[in-house]
Amino acid sequence: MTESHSSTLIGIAQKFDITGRVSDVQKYGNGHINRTYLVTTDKKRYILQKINADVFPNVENLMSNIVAVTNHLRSRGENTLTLVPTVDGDCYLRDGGYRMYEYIENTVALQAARDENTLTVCGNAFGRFVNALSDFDASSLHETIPFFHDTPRRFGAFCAALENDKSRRAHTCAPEIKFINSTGDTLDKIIKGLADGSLPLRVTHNDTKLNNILFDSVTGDARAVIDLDTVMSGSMLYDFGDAIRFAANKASEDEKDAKKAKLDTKLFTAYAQGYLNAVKNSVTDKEIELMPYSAYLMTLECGIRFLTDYLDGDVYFATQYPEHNLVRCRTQLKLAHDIMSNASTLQNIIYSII
Ligand code: ADP
Ligand code: GN1
Ligand code: MG
Repeated sequence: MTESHSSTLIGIAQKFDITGRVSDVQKYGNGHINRTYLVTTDKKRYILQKINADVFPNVENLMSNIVAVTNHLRSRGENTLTLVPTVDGDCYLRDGGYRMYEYIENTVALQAARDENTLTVCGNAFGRFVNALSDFDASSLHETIPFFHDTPRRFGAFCAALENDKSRRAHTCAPEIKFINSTGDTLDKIIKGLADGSLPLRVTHNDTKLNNILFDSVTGDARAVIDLDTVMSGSMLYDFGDAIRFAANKASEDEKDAKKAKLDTKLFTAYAQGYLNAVKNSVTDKEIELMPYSAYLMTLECGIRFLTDYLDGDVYFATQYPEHNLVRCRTQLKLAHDIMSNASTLQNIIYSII
């Protein structure tokens, strides 16, 4: 970070109602969407985020969701993010679109599972999250990203990106395009289930990556579910499937050797145990039946989104090098294929837990 950028950020941090004098601002975390900074004062630490206005065009609505959701979670006795208001008493800084949270001390965001217990704790935390929001008035929530997990629509956006081939990259990803094109009729089970009422609509997190949980550095307990930008009405299967996609993969999302991407059935089992233990009183038979499918679908959807962004010229996800989105797409397609090949084993695991 340049000196002038750093002093601009210090100036921005001081527009919030913080304790102490800012001594340092550093880039922080591994999120793909917002720009996150750690702000240190002589008294406390804070998280400052520049909200990605391309991804979230209505920041006002987004922030009103976060205020309502964090208040609700707190009223249900759950630990959650604490927003720091601006010195003018607003919940975010309109000039530039920044918000601030108290830094949750003595916690760690994991980029990969440490062991099976990590996943049981993570599954339990996301399960408790959906429970705590079960009596939240969903109609008061704004849709921050419309059709976020509408996988057939994501496929449609991919087809359009391919047709436009804006960055002249389609010739570099023929096998991935072929694979995605072969999956077109496998994408609609959840969206159809929600539409015909056979799957319940709930308030869900929708971005259940392992690094969206803060774990206590000493005890390993879950201290908070974070990254609340996509809390919207949805299916709990989105949360289950997306968590498996990221945390129960033997390889990381950006592993360059896609062959290494493979479902770790022990980690799958551990996550499912934690999740089902939390939601056992409300989960329905159809949700249980579709849990392995949801892991396939959310993984494939993410692969489709990465390839769409690659074709569009890397306009959505933060990337570190030109093929980054293609590399990510490959791990997701390999993992989706692996999950589908093991569907009956995974089904047996789920039924043995329930
Ligand atoms: P993105 O939407 O870009 O993923 P996140 O809100 O998930 O942004 O934040 C990125 C990272 O910043 C998290 O993975 C975590 O490491 C860290 N983080 C965010 N909020 C806090 C907080 N309140 N306390 C401690 N760390 C945090
Ligand atoms: C983004 O914000 P982050 O890094 O937690 C994305 C998710 C993707 C994920 C892939 C708002 O999550 O949907 O699954 O990257 N978030 C948004 O790593 O698009
Ligand atoms: Mg995040």
